[in-house]
Amino acid sequence: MTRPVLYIGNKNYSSWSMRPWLALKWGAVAFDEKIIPLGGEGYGQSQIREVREVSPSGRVPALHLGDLVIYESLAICEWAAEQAPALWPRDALARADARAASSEMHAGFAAMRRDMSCNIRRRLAAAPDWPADTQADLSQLFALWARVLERYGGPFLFGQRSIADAMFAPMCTRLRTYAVPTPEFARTYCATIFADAAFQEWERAGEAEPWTIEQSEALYR
Ligand SMILES: N[C@@H](CCC(=O)N[C@@H](CS)C(=O)NCC(=O)O)C(=O)O
Repeated sequence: MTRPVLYIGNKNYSSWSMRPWLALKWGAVAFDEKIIPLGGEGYGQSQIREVREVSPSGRVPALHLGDLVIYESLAICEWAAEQAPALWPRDALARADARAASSEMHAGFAAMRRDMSCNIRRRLAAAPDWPADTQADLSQLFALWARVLERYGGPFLFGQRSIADAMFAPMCTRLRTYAVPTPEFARTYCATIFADAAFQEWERAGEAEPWTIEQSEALYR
């Protein structure tokens, strides 16, 4: 097999890119990465020319495996887990539960994603006033984390580090960026993510990036 190539967006902003990148790193799957700076013409409409050239959805991440392109972050994570099965919990029921949580992240939390655009290096002094649907997403997030941390004993969501943590890692950075009042158990969980070596590698690269996306910076300016 030719070496996989993962096309990603700016590390500071592209939460969907972070997820499979972490899964591949955690699974010790060798790959090359290519960053396509997002923003500018076509952004937000899946019409950035450089992205369309490498991804049929016009969005990143996209993993090139020879002549096949796997797009959609969760599908790339699933491929990573086929190379490194420990990326999902060993127990079948826990694995199903972790898949449910990962799918919920992939399909849900739309209000949080709308109002708390990923911006890893940014820190707001105080949390803005969010509408009810964003508050509801936050309550849902904390309820989900509380349930699985209690059931599987932590320190990761399903005990050992798994794809579910890769899926939720950008939610930890959002809580930090937007100064969200966060219960102790969730702060402890996020500290576990922030201490992870692969996460730190991504974060450092994001902090050093020269590009900005105006749309994201304009939020709560
Ligand atoms: N459902 C997709 C979402 C991917 C996505 O929205 N990626 C953003 C960057 S984080 C993108 O490529 N945006 C380009 C655009 O909006 O034109 C996934 O899970 O991979």
